[in-house]
Amino acid sequence: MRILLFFVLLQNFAYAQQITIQNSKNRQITHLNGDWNYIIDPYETGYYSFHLDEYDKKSDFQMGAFFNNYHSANKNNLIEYDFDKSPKMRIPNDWNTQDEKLFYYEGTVWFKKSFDYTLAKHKRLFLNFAAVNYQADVYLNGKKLGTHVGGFTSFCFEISTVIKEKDNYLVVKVDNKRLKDAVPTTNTDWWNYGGLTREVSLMEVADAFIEDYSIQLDKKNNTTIAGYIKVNTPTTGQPISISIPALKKIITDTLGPTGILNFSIHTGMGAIQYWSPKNPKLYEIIIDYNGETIKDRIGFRTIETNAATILLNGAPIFLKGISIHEENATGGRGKTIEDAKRLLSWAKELGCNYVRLAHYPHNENTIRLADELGLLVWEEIPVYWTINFKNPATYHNAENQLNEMIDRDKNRASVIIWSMANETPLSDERTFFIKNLIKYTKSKDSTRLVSAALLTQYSNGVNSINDPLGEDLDLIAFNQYLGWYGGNLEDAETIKWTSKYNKPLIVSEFGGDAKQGLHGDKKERWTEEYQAYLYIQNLKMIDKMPHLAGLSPWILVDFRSPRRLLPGIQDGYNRKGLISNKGIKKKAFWVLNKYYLKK
Ligand code: GCB
Repeated sequence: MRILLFFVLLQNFAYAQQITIQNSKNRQITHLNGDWNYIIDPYETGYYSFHLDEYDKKSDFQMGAFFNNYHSANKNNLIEYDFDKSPKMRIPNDWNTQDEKLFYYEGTVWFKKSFDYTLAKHKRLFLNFAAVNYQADVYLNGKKLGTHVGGFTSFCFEISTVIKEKDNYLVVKVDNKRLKDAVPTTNTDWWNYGGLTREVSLMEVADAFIEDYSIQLDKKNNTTIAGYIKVNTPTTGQPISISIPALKKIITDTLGPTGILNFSIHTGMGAIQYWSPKNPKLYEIIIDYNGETIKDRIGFRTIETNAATILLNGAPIFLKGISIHEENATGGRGKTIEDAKRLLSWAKELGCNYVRLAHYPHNENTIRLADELGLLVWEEIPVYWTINFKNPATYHNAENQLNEMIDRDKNRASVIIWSMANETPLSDERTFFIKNLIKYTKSKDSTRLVSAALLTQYSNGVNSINDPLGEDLDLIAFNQYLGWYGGNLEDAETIKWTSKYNKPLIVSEFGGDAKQGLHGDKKERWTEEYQAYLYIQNLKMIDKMPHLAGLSPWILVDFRSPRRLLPGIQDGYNRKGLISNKGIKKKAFWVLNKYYLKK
């Protein structure tokens, strides 16, 4: 144990330089979206100097390497690449659906973007990536800025001293190779979309600037809004203010040497309209510091549990949900606000008040839209199936992704659940690993519920939920596939369920595949009728479960998965969607819709 902790601390150190800048979308931003040159490099030739014959990361700055500035390279040397003549790809985007050669590709692609930028005096500049799958090594003007690991969270590097007025040469090596010790591991059930999958931007800030803030309803007093504002490189005594115009509140203070302002805003009884799916009220928040004004839209609500009930703003709520993968209309990684609207509007049409965003942090667009639409959100990190629970570096990687997810979305009222994992087989190492993640999450954010999608145990005709993680989780969630991976749909009403924990229970997955347009008997697999019948029977069973507090069937839309090989039916898609990948609703959509309308 001690050795594990030692490694964790050591690793933490290696990751510590990066910061998360809160609300990066609403700052002074210059997008670097658009055309980027790219070179596909399965042999990692970009790391070689042509006169080095050994892979050696220390040779990063040797002549001939892709990340060197071509224009300044010694023209007498042999150079066997040319970024300027290489093809271009629109960024943000996954590479798999942009170039046929890259559809199944897993490995390294180098990206290059040239740009000019004039940085005003006394200003600082950050280069921000909203997500790169999976590992990014970033170079600007021949200097390595750093490395980021994890495909679904944002990160940035300060480039104030590296930026030039003209002809900046930005190179990003992106590698999406699946690795046994990574998070996720080699085995998943979704497409491993590689590339600069979310926006890339430059963010200009003042020399001292607002780095982070948390603004929420006080857990213990629902007429008080409380939190902190953290300034990067503060000047002691400088004024800072936070205001909520609709509540006619403003707090003005001066900063101490820590650069952190803790505040409480007291409102009168009945002054705050609490955020909820029925009334997703968001308040404009304005923070002023050192000549900068930051605006955000934040909702105020409480979320807690009482025995087996979930309470939103003190009142019981049943989570009518659906699971969602982040894919767009043509089968690539979703990235635009339109992609987010397409998915969340379908969830609303289905009658949902809740979405499970599986199995990794989705785009910030999606979470912000959920805030606007009044959809409660489950967010998850890709601790999925059989990641290497024994490796301290894997733990650290998972914790880092968790940290970045919470940092980005901690001000979103829609997010009520942080999920630690999905379907992780029982073992001591796994339980230790996930219990540590839970502890970490609670120390970072005590205002939300913590859960994980568990597996169930079956013996003597009874399904039970007795996973030891249940002791530490606020919500017990589990996946089960009656009528698809096992069990008989006819038995649905007689199957017994027990839970060891007097806590709310969520069925985080159930479902079965149907090829949209394929019709037949309700007992014929792959037909829409079979899927509809599976929903009818599963819903009957679920309704009888003790402590039931919600569900998020699998899944809203068919999604690409390399594991799904059945010709003519799956063709590379998991067909458990209630909607086909072409956007056509299947019969089961209406079964669930009817159930939610009645609930
Ligand atoms: C599961 C997984 C999900 C899969 C699904 C399936 O239990 O959590 O990622 O896609 O089953 O379709 O098998």
